[in-house]
Amino acid sequence: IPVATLGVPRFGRRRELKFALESYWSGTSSAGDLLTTSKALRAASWEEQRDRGVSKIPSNDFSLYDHVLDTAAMVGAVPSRYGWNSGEVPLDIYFAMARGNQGQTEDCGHAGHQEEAHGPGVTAMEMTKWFDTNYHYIVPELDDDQTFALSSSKPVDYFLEAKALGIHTRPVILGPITFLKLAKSPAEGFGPIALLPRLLPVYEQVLQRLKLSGADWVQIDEPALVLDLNPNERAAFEFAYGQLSKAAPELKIMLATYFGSLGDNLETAVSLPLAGLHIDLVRAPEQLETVGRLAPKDLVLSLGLIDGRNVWRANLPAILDRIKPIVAGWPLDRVEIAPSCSMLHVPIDLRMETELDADIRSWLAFAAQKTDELVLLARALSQGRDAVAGALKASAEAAATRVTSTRIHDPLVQGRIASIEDSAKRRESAFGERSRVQAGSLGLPPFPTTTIGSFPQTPQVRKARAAHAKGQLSYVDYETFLKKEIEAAIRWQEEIGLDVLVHGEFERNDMVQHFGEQLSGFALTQHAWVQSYGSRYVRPPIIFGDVSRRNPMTVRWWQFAQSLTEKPVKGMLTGPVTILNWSFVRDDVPRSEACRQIALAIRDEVTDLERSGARMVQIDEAAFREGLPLRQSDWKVYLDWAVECFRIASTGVKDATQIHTHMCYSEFNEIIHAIAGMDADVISIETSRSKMELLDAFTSSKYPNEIGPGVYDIHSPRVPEVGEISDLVMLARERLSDGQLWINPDCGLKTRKWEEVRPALINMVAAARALRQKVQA
Ligand code: THG
Ligand code: ZN
Repeated sequence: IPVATLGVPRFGRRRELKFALESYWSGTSSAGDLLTTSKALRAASWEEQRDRGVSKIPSNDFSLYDHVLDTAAMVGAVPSRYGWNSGEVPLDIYFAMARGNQGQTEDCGHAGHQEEAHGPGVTAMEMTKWFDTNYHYIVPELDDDQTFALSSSKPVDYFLEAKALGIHTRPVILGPITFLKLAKSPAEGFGPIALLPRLLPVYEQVLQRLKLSGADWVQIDEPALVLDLNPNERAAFEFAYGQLSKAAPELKIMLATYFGSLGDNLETAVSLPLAGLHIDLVRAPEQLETVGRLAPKDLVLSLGLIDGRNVWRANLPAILDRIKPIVAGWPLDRVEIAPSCSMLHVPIDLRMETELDADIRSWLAFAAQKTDELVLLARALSQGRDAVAGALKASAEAAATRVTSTRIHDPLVQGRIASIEDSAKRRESAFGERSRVQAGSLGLPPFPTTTIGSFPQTPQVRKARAAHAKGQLSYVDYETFLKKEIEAAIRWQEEIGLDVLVHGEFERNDMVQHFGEQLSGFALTQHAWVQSYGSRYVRPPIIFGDVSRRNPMTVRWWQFAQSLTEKPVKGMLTGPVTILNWSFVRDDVPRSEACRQIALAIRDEVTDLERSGARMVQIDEAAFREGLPLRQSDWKVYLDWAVECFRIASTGVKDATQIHTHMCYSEFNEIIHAIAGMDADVISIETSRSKMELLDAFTSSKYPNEIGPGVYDIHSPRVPEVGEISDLVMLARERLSDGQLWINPDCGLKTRKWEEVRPALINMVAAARALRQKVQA
């Protein structure tokens, strides 16, 4: 029984690709060096998979930056501003598409979009989340007169590269419908799907060349098949695969669907003229039965049994029991064993986590361990369970200890969850009353000014944190250093006349990691990186058990900052939904349950901040919208519990305490009722790049609470002038009442330099003052 991995992490266990890319971009090393490093990484990965017993080893899952960008390059979808005409897309144009050509790009650390190049440079293409993962892809830009031409031989090159090593691979390409569906088109009212007939000939050529190079199978990824599709899009699948199956008849197509259930697209999927179909049986185990019933018996079924999205070790005997009925009725020579999706989304190898607690380690599996699990499942099916009895027993035992472990199950937490009363999910009074109380006690001027929370993480800040982490800087010295930074930040904010101050978050790196480190039920890793975008990775904390707060997490830093000034300093927290969405979440309780536990821990912190004297607490929900399910029919359930969790976290305070939240660039229209339901007193959002158009959702829904629409774009190093800021504020005033309006930047400032931040905030305060004078006159 063949074993497939569908795709594996690309960057190397020591992040070799990151360093090779960044060294190339900085001009320190050559393109040749980069290609040598990446070739070695591919070889090592293929050989490792072969040695572990994988039979369907993928090629072309590797990418220097992003596989969607690779596909755009493959079909010659290069926007005209990059000055490319024909031929193989060169490396520097490829990277210009990803990053612009104005040097190093930065990210706000929240939503994952990049700095725009200004001046003579060329801007990067947009970036957005890949389905409901935390991976970000480059959004293809297509025009209504778009033409396509085969412009990259990468799928063929990598196939031949592996072949030269004696490894026969199954190339992976992103399917044409998913590619078009993820693309955006600048032409109004024009759907990229209409370009399918023009796109298909390029795909046909790719398949023909793969066949000529000796490939017998190709994996075509079409995760779009788990989305809501209209009849036109379903017909596009029939048209596309009708054509592609004829393009290279001897090349067998394994169509890979993942990230959920085929649902109402199932009949379309099983009717396509394909040799194989991969289905996600982790997210949607129930579809095994229907696919088994409806699919033609000569179809090869690839069973996505091991979770490609999460870090948990599988219970192998339980999986074997579950698939018994289907494999009994399906010819065994038409079954493949696979992860639910590409393993791009899990860390590389658990063996690198030498510091992890032994119990927790025994419950985990990263890409390497998951590969072994796939091989074990295949052997159990083909040779019988006795052939792998020891391994199956160990797997079941690890699963059994998770069910009972006191490390995971905390009766105190469960008791608290069970007894949350409705009164703990709402403020004492409605917003109108709170706003009166707060206006009286806070004494803020009209159009109050503030920032989102973080100030520049200078090289000194990073160095001090790294030295402290390595034990080279004592805690006392580190603390003294941080206090100096905070004090300087507070003094400076007072000096320029901001109304609501922040401590600057110099003690934090990744905000989710920062809270994960301090909460029970979370484990942190050393090397468990997953790609976020390009050369940037994150190490999501692992939520393994019931969550609770051991001690106050932020109170001391807030207290120190507040002790330096009469002006209000905001307490700064990350919200439960964002912590959840940016972590690996336990799979033994529903996400909503894990989120409620985090919400209670944050609630404790909020009330401790209030008790210590905080008049304002900000609870950021940068990833609130990111958690929206792929299918619209699942949105309500998610939004209901996500809002509930924010409310659990935020409503433990008196009316006089002002709750703030912040969300990064979001399409608010679809979720505006949920945002209103969160009932934060003040929400700051990113609006400058849309020229305040994102506020329309707040206007048309008559959103009642206060809003700080970002008045300048922090993703750019350019310092905004007072007039520009005033113009944007005027646009905001057309949409909101003056009493609602706060004045703040778009997002946190941690990726910026002080040289940019200082003049920008001085201009922002000047714009607010000018406005106050104008309104009072
Ligand atoms: N934290 C976590 N997940 C996230 C974000 C986050 N997912 C979405 C979004 N933000 C992704 N954005 C980024 C921005 C910057 C970086 C990674 C993801 C980044 N990473 C450093 C790198 O790869 O060099 C490593 C940072 C580190 O040392 O931890 O720059 O904010 N959890
Ligand atoms: Zn933001």
